[in-house]
Amino acid sequence: MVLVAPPTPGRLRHAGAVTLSIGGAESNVAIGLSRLGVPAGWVSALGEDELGELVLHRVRAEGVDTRAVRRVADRPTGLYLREEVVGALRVYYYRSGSAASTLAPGEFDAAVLDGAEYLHLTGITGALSPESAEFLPWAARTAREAGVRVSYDVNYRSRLWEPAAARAASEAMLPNVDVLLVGDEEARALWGWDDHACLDQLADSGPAEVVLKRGARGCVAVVDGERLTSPGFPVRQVDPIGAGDAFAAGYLAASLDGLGPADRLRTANAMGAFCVQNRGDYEGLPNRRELTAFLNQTVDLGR
Ligand code: KDG
Repeated sequence: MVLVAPPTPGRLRHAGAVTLSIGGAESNVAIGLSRLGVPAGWVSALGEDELGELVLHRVRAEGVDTRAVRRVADRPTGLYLREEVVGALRVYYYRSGSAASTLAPGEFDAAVLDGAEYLHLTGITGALSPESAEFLPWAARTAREAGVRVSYDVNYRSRLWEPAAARAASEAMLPNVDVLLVGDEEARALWGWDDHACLDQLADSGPAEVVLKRGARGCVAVVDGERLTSPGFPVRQVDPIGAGDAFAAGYLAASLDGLGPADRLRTANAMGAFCVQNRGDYEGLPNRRELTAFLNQTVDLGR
């Protein structure tokens, strides 16, 4: 999607200027991976409009493979606006009937997954339209049949759908998910359990790796039956949006590096910490050198 935001806090109605950027959980993850040198592709649909060009240019500029992005002549590219009023962030979506809401089973050829280790999906897609709700389980099954592991981030967005619908859609995905990522707040909104009950229940539903993201507090996880806790990194938060996607990119990159569960979680927390220190959904994500320096707590004099 295109993201429209004023450069300073305040009500949108009084904004004298806005900036155009992009957002979108899946493209954020792809960009996060690409910045770390992990080859990543993005499957989506964009309008044949100027906003579609903007999204395509920015995602491509990050080195993400966009060959599987479909352009749709009669649908607009999705849009979202954000404002910060008395310290609280609010987003407004303009994505009903968007090009991305036409994602449906059969969207991509299994050949798109050739050489892939993971297909990363998020629950947001399921909220866009009935056909995009069907896309998610189809995509997960297609990946599994091709021997590709599936990671799934619940990513509940209360402005798009009701908790009961989001919960049912997520639960239907679980048998075909290898890595499940869920935020503590959304877990409580959907399942109402405490963190530990939530982890156990979700881990019993299929995924071998279940990670509960707890923001600045880090994360807890059950990985192949082992329970782990990983603390967050103390940083000054400027903008929380995109942190979960950064976390997902870190977790997947570390898995692909062959790191063990504790290091995967630590890397994921570090990526989240990078993200929240900058404005924008993905702009602050690090390259490999920056991430390594942060993980090693090496001081970079910057000049
Ligand atoms: O996780 C960050 C995303 O929420 C943001 O980039 C936009 O995909 C988005 C959404 O639907 O909120």
